[in-house]
Order: sequence, then C-alpha cells, then structure tokens
Amino acid sequence: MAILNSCSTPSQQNPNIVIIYADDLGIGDVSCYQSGTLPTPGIDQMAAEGLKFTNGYATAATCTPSRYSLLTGEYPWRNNRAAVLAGNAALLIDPNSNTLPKLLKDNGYTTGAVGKWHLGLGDGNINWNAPITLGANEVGFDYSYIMAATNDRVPTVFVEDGEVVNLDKNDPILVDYRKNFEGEPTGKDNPELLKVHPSHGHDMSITNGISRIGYMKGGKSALWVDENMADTFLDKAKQFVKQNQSKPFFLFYALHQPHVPRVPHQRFAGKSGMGPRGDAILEADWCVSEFLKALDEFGLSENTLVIFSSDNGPVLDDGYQDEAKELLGNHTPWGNLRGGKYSLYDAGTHIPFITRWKGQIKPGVSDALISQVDLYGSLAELLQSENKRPDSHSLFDVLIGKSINGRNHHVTEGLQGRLAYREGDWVMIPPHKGGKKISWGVDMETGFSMQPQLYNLKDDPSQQNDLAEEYPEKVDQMMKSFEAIKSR
Ligand code: NG6
Ligand code: CA
Repeated sequence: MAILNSCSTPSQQNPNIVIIYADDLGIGDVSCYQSGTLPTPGIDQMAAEGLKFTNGYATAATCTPSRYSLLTGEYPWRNNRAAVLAGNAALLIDPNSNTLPKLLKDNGYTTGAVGKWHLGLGDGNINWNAPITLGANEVGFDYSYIMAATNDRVPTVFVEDGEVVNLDKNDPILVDYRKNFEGEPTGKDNPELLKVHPSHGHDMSITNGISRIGYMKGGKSALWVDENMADTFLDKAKQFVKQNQSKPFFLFYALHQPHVPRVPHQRFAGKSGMGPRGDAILEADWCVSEFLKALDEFGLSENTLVIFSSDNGPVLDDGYQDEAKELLGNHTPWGNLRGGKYSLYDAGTHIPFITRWKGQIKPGVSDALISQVDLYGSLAELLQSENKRPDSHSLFDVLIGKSINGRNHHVTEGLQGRLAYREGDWVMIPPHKGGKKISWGVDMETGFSMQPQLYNLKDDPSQQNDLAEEYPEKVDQMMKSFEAIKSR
C-alpha cells in the first residue's frame, strides 16, 4: 500500500486512527450534507479538510448491530445475538474472534475506547461491584472508559477498564431488567421526581431526574450526570491522545448524542431553537471540533486518520417528551432519503461518513459505496495484514480518496434482523412480514412489505417509486446475489 508521501521515510510510523462515532445522527443533521437549518461547523470543517462520502453506510438501522460490524468487520446478522442489547447483557463479541482493535494492537497500536459501548459486558450474570473481566479490554482495547450500555438504560454509570467509576463499595449496584427493587422510585410511579418525562417506555429507574429502561438500586456516588457526559468523554478522549501521542494509537470515540435522553450541557441548552435534539447535535459538533483542535495542538493532524460517522439514522420521538418533532421546523434529519432509525429504507443506514488525514487525503467528495464493516479490511490493508473478515472489503484507497471503486453491494439490517440488499444504485427489499409502521410510539416506517420492493437510488433517492413489478428479472437476480452473500 503506497500511502507515504515522497518525503516520507520507510521508517515513518503508521498513522494514528481515530473513529468518532455519533449515535442516531442523520445525514441531514450535518450541515455539510444539508445546509441551512442546523449548523455543524466542526464536522463541516473536518469534511472541508477531508473526504465527504455521499454513499457511506452503517450495516444496521440500530446501534448494537452497527457497532458489532464496525469493530469486527462481520455483518451483524451472522451473529444471532447482535440485536439491541439490554444494559445487563453479556459481552456480544467473542474475545477469541478477530476484531479491529486487536488488528491494530497486533500491529503495535495502543488502543482505546471512550464513550458509548452497547456491546454487552460480563457473562450474562454480571456483578457491577467487582472487576468486570469481559468487556472492551477483552476484545482488544488497552484502555476503556465507557458507559455501560446506552444513556437510556441502567446502570447509569461509567466503567473504566472494567471497574465502575467512583463506586462506593458500601453502596453496591444492583440491576434487574424484569422487576423493580422494593421501595425504589420509578418514572411510572413517581413522575413528580422527573425533569424529563418519557413518551413511551423509559419509565423505570430514575437517575438525575430522568427515568430509564431497566431497574437499578445503589451506586449513588457513581451515577452520571447527563449534562456532563459530553465533557467527560471529550476529556477522556483527549487524555488518551495526550498519553499516547508518541506511539501509534487507535481511539474509538463514541459520542452519546443525539440518542435519547437528549440532555446536553447548559452551554448548549436552548441554542439550536430545535429543542434538546438540536442542542445535543450542536454539542456533538462542538465535541468533534474540540477533539480535532486537540489533535492540532498535539501536532498530530498530519499523522492521524480520523473517520467520522454515525451508528444509524435519525429518529425524533424515541421515548421522551423532548419536542423533537414539534420544534423541528424545516429541518430534515434524514435529508432527502426515506425512513430513519429502525427502518429498512435508506435513511436507516445511509449516514454521514467523513475521513480526514491532513496532507494525505485530498479534500473532496467521494460517491463510492463504502460501509463501516469495511474499516477492518481497509485498515488491515493499510497495515499489510491479512484481512480475516470476508464481509469486510479492503477499501483503504477508497477511504483516503485514491480510488472511487467502492464495494458494489451491501446488506443492511432494519428491525428484528430483517435485511435489505443494495447492488450498485439498486436496493431490493425482500418480502418481510410485519407492520408498515413501528408498533410502539416511534413514528417510523419499518420498510416491511409482503411483496419484494425495488428502488433505484440514483433516480429516486427518496424511494418513492417501487419498480419491482416493472423489473421482475432485476428482483430475481438481486435476490439470488443476496442469498449467495447470506449463505457464504
Ligand atoms: C429501544 C428504545 C429506544 C432506544 C433503542 C436503542 C424503548 C421504548 N425504546 O428499545 O429508546 O434505546 O431501543 O437505540 O425502550 S440504539 O441506538 O441504542 O440502537
Ligand atoms: Ca444508535
């Protein structure tokens, strides 16, 4: 792989790798993809200095499966446990499997994970009051500072290298996803204790005036304050870079915004005019900008490949009354695409995807089809290591803008493991049983239909014209290719 400048010497170290990964951020939420409504100057600047992909994909329209793919290079539906996990679910990634952080570690990188995890911890019977021996560190991260699951799930604590941060051993944490602990308040029974109210679900244990999914008791000194979460993760991310700046490092910096509950710091509250969802995006954008500033200050921007993306598409009401829909105005988080989080339509997985490596990536736009599942194979290519993951294509030249030959097909996952298949500009959604709209409070199309659907994204990015009846041979051909990939 010829990635070195003519002035580089062969002994130059490999670039640092940083993945900044937003949570539920839509392609239309980023102003370099769709300008005019919500300004994201930090992400825009990264795009202006790097490569903006117009066909970048997550593998799934929900979090856990997308993260699984990104960190393993394997499609999530090959692992039947890769679904949205509870906060007490066991570690999803097999510690003996090939992972992106292990690949980098094996090639001399120091590896770190900061932010949202949502890939399970422990063996399914986790004791939060003892060192957790199955987690981020066991799948290849030398350092981890993570939220246990999601910001709307208990336990509402951070875990650093397998230990709950600030835990008082005399106030142990108990977690249960089926029943409450006697005498503990819940959002359902004690709405008077809430500052943010649920719209659906999210009415169980209360932390920081916000009820969550799941029940917990204890751990008072360890509970997070949502308003400070962005600052905490940013500090930890910067610290990791500072401490490891003299050797190659890999950082997975997983932002928690704009996933619910959207509770940004006071500095951002009310700033977007779109309510907490817009404010949380401004905060996320600020985090990106501050992080990139830190890279500059450490003199690392010319030696660091930064990849920015989101785990799935956008959603408005995802379970809290935060006026995301009411205050949206003309803003369209899904851009001109159909669907969003949970959906098999394009906006479920067609997300912002930007790479920046100053001095190496020529600023521009790439229309190449690329998926987060390709990061494993592409970085293996950079490191001249074997790509041990057949789902992951080796697209390093595409990632850095030296080639526009991306993948020509991609499988995406919606709700309940249901899949869609893209090939070139075509998307074929096989027949799936189930309602056309999500059955709980989220206003979102599932993409399910008993008939196969066929769309041409080039002519019809909004997926308004189902061409399946007009092109039955195309449906057949795509169904065969899709089945072949699935059974590989
Ligand atoms: C759903 C939650 C939603 C969100 C999602 C996972 C309810 C009613 N809804 O079950 O709020 O947490 O799971 O989001 O509980 S993800 O981005 O982590 O996949
Ligand atoms: Ca998500």
